[in-house]
Amino acid sequence: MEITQNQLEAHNDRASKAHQQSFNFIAATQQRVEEVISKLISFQVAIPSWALGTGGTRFGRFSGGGEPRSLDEKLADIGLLHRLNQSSGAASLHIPWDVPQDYAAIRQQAQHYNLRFDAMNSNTFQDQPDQAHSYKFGSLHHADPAVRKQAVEHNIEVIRQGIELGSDTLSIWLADGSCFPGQLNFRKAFQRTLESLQEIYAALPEHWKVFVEYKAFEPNFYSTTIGDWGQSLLFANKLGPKAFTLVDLGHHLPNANIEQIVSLLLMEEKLGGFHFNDSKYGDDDLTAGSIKPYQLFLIFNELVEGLDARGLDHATGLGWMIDASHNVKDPLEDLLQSVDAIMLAYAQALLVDRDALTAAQDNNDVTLCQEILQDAFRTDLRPVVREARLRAGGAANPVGLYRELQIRQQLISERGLKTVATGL
Ligand code: LRH
Ligand code: MN
Ligand code: MN
Repeated sequence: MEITQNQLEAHNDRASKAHQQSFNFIAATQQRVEEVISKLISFQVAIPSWALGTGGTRFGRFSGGGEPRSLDEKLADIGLLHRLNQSSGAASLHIPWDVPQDYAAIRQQAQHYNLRFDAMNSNTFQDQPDQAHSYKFGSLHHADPAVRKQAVEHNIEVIRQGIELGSDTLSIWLADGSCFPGQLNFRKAFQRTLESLQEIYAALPEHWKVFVEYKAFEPNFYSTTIGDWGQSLLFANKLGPKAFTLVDLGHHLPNANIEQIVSLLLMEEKLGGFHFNDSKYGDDDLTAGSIKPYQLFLIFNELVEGLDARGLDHATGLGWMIDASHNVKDPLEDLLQSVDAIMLAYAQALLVDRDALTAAQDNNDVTLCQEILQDAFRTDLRPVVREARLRAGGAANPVGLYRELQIRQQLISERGLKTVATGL
């Protein structure tokens, strides 16, 4: 199923009058609208292949139907998202949930949808049917060198597949940790992980990067071997210049100041990328911006400030990815909402009057600092995000058009009602 140009234009024509009115107002009242639009157009957020199917919890899973059953269908779904919003021009694969086989055909398909391959994710947190050793007690930190070797080789295989697809990043998240005090020698677990990571690092091609993702808890509930940004940063520093920390917004202890973490990692030139999502309690993997939109804005505020301070291009300076999964929403609608929330937070951060904020900070004018930030956050920039999307060739209202065209119903008739997408 593909959206035709006529369908897109008819939808945009219907939205045009209302859009022009709201856009003209904001364009007349804000000076930097054109600059914001051009930055928004270049900014792309990678879609994780595992978020395209309905997620589940350990209590159950309710299939939404029409879910992608193969990598081909996953790319087709990301193609649909990108067609609608023109901001989802990349796919992030998870191996072996995704099974790339005919690389030339996959690359061609991605090209057809105008997609690139972003970070490749390895998986040593589940046992696969054919594997010799179990990851029950960890992978890269395991006490048994044979288990570590198997996990290292898997990561090297993921790099190899990524090279075939034109990716340039390996993203590693480990479930390694312990469930009870005394189970693990922390120092030895760290050192074994470092040695394993060093072997993987040595297999990275020249222009490649490795992202080390941290997470405070789950599936282990007493300790996690890469549990926070400090531990990840230690690994990244010890590994070398191709290693970076990856921040997944759901992986912190409650109330962590993520924007401060982001600012310092960026300062240290060790912030590699993001997994955007939102959470109320833990690693909830909810739609970005659905619970704490102000936090998302504050994170983007630090990103814009830090990227500009280092002279980095916003679109290419870091790896931007979503990591979400949903059990009650249509996953494609959910992803459209996440991308939209990310674009809005980015636009708001671009609008912050940075010179005025710096002056207010230097004068310790706390009230004014807050006024400046909240003024940007409370400005309705939805018409600007919409204008950027329209100029890039997307839909005025991506979720609206998705529903008008009954895309889910069409996917169900193509793929069936009882589908199980590979993934969590
Ligand atoms: C772990 C995680 C990690 C995995 C993904 C499926 O919670 O965030 O990024 O690869 O979920
Ligand atoms: Mn993640
Ligand atoms: Mn997670």
